[in-house]
Amino acid sequence: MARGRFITLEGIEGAGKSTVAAQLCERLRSRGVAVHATREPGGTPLAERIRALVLDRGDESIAPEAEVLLMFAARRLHVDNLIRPALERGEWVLCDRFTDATRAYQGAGRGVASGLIESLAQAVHADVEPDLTLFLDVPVALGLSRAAARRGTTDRFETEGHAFFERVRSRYLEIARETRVVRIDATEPLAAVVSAAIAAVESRWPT
Ligand code: T5A
Repeated sequence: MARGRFITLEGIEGAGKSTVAAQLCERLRSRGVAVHATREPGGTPLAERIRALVLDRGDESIAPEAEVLLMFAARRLHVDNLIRPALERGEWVLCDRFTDATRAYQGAGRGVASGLIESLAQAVHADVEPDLTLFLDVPVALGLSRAAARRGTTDRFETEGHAFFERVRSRYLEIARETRVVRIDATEPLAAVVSAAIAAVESRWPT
C-alpha cells in the first residue's frame, strides 16, 4: 500500500492555520481521501498533556532548552502513536504545526542552537518528514490582532512581544525557500487563502 501524505501548516499566531486546516480537511474527505486533522504540540492524549504543561502560564519558568525537549517529547508520542501508523495505512495527515515551529519559535524566537534542534529532529522523526508544508504568511501585527480578537485566554507564547514574533516570522520566511514549502499570502480573504491551500495540494496530488 502506498504511504499516505504528510502535510503541515505553519505560520505565526492568527495566520489562519486551524481555519484553513479544517476546510482543507473537509475538501480532501469530500474527494474520498482518508485524512487525520491533528495539531502540535499535542495530537494524542499524552502529547496533549505535554501541550498543557508547555502552554499554560504557570509560576515556574521553563528554560528554552526545556521547552525544546518538551516539544520533541510530545512530537515523538505524536509520530509514534498517530502520524506514522496513519501514513503506513495509506491515510493522509494534516498537522497544524510540526518541527518548523520549533525551528522558528525556540530556534529564532528563543535563541536555541539549531544544532540541538536538528539533532533532536533526526532522533525523533528521521523517517517522518512533511511531504508538503503550507506556510500561511501574515505580518506580525495582523496575525496578533486576529489572534487577540479570537482568543479567550492568553498562553505562554501569546505573552511574547512583537520582536519575538518578528524573529519567528523571519525564520519561517527562510524555511519557505525549501522546495517542500509553499508560502501563501494569508492577508487575503479567507476564501482566497483556502483556495490557495487546496490548489497547492491538488497540484501535487490530484484527487
Ligand atoms: N509552538 C508550537 C512552539 O513554540 N514550538 C513548537 O514546536 C510548536 C509545535 C501553539 C503554540 O505553541 C508554539 C506556537 C504557538 O504559540 P496554538 O494555539 O496551537 O499554540 O497555535 P496558534 O498559532 O497560537 O493558534 P491560532 O489559533 O492563534 O492561529 P491560527 O490557527 O493560525 O489562526 P486561526 O485559524 O485560529 O484564525 C485566527 C482568527 O483569524 C481569523 C479566523 O476566523 C480566526 O478568528 N482568520 C481570518 N480573518 C480574515 N482573513 C483571513 N484570511 C483569516 N484567516 C483566519
